[in-house]
Order: sequence, then C-alpha cells, then structure tokens
Amino acid sequence: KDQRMKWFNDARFGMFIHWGLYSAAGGSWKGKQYPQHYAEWIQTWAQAPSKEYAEELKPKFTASKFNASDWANLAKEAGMKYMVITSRHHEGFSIFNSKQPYSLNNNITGGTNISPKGRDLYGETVAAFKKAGLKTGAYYSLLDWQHPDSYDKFATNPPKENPNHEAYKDYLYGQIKELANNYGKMDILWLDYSSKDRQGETWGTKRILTDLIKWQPGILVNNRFWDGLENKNGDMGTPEKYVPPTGLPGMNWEVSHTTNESYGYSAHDKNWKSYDKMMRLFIETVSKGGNFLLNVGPDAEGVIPEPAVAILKQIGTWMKVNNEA
Ligand code: FUL
Repeated sequence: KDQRMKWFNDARFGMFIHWGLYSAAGGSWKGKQYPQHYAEWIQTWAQAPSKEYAEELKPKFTASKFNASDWANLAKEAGMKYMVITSRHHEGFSIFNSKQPYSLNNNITGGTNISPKGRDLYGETVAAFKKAGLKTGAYYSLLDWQHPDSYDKFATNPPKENPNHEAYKDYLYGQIKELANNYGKMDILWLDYSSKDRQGETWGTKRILTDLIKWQPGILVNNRFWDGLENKNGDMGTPEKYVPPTGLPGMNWEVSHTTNESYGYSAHDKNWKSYDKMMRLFIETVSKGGNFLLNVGPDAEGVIPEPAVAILKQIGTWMKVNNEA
C-alpha cells in the first residue's frame, strides 16, 4: 500500500479543475445571481429542470479558447505534480465522451456529453497533463441530477415513481469502466459523494473497486464512497476547504481548496485569496502531512480566471526559490 501511495505522498501539491455546464452559468440563472460559493451547484440552487438547463447552457459551453497544454504548463509552473478534473459533476453532464445510454427520459438534445463536436475535453486535458509529466485523475460524481434512476434528493427532475437503482448502479459502473479503459493510465479516481444514508454498497462499490484495480493496478481512490470527509475508507481522506487542526494521524489525506470561494466558475465570485492567505493554507496543510489540491474554475470558453493564474505563478516562484518545484 505504501508503495502505491508513494508518488502521492511525495507530490504534496495538485491542481483540481471543476469544468462543466455550470461553468457556462457562471453562478447566475435567468439573471439572478446565486451565492458565490459552490457555483457548480447552480442547477439545484435555481431548481432548473435538466432539459432546460442543458438547452440553455450547452450552446454556451464552447471551450473556444481552451488549450490543454496551457493549463498543464501553468500547473507545472506552479510546482504541482498531479491533476484531478471533473469528468462528470453532480449535474450529470460529462466532459468525456461516454457511450452509455444517457438521458433516458429527458430527451436532452445531443444527450449528456458536452464536449464540442469531434472533441473530448477530458481526454485532451488528461493527455496534456501527462505530456507535461504530471499524474492525472478523474473526479466522478456519485450524485446525478439528470439521471431518472439516480437517488438524488436534490434532483431537479421529478423523480421517477419507481426509480431503478440497479440501472443507476450499472450506469456508474459503466462510466467508470470507460474512464478507466479509454484514456491510458489513470492515477486517481476521485468520487463525490456519499451521505449518511448512502454508504459504499449503495453505489455498487465492491463491484466497481474489484474491477477498477484490474483495469488500473496502482490507482488511488478517495474515501467518498462512504460518508465523512475524514473517514478511513479509501486511500485518502478528503477534508474540503479546511485544514484539520491536528492533521489526520494514521491516514493519507488531501485538502481541496479554492482560489476564490467557488469550485465551479462564478463571474461574481471576487473573493480571491491573497498570496499570504494561500501560502499559509498550503504550508499548514503540508506541514501537517496532507496534500494540497488547489482548485481552478475555468469559464465556458476554457479560460482560467486571471487572478487564479496570477496566484499559481506566485506560488511557483515560491516553490522555485525554496527548491520545491
Ligand atoms: C463537494 C461537491 O458537492 C462540490 O461541488 C465540490 O465538487 C467539492 C470538491 O466536493 O462535495
């Protein structure tokens, strides 16, 4: 186990990327601004039905300025050693080209894959980061707000009267199978998330994990098949936006933090962390034994907001001066 964790423990610093249809909403729906944190939850905040949500946002999610190697070079310049990107967030739309039967009763035009025609945004990103020498992983949501058979209490579609949860489990399994088999080596599967009443087996966890290690020996899986950000299941604990005061003795862990407030892009989230604050969080995390997975939220064109780029470059300078890069 330790050998498998070695690169992760040495890495200390990674890039988290939240990118999906919510990026095109930018924290607003129908002219109304929603709170600046968790803009990737806009569909639920606004209670927007999936079909309407997709019809409004798909044409705006153009990725027209997206250049995966620019992102990879930025991460590298910052001194980051790995990257985790949202292959599919809670909204249920994928930036990888899934072949699963999707959108079963929503009739969403073009289905739930959202890469522009002829492209695969997840594949492009992963390939560029690998080329830059970084490890790569997929964030994959257990929640799904568009799937008619999902469990979601936040679902924005009227739930089916008799949702077929077995079908949903197959869907999770099938999509994870695609991610693990169609994009070369995969270093991390970053699941998100279980609640008290939905633990491991609710998601068909055993079947997924048993096959996953066959497809990707050596892969690391976070602890969110189970409830609790600090639980000991999985390869690493995942405290979110906070550093546990005494670290998490006896386990590997990784804090995910944001450059402003939100993970997903929000046009009105101007609460950018100062360099001073960021370095304190980073050093506090690492000195207590954790990894720092710092999030950026690119916009619908694929541009990482300028203040986020600026602070990553500043961190990179610090890393170089201190010989950490
Ligand atoms: C949470 C999610 O609900 C957020 O949207 C975000 O992805 C964060 C990293 O994990 O549980």
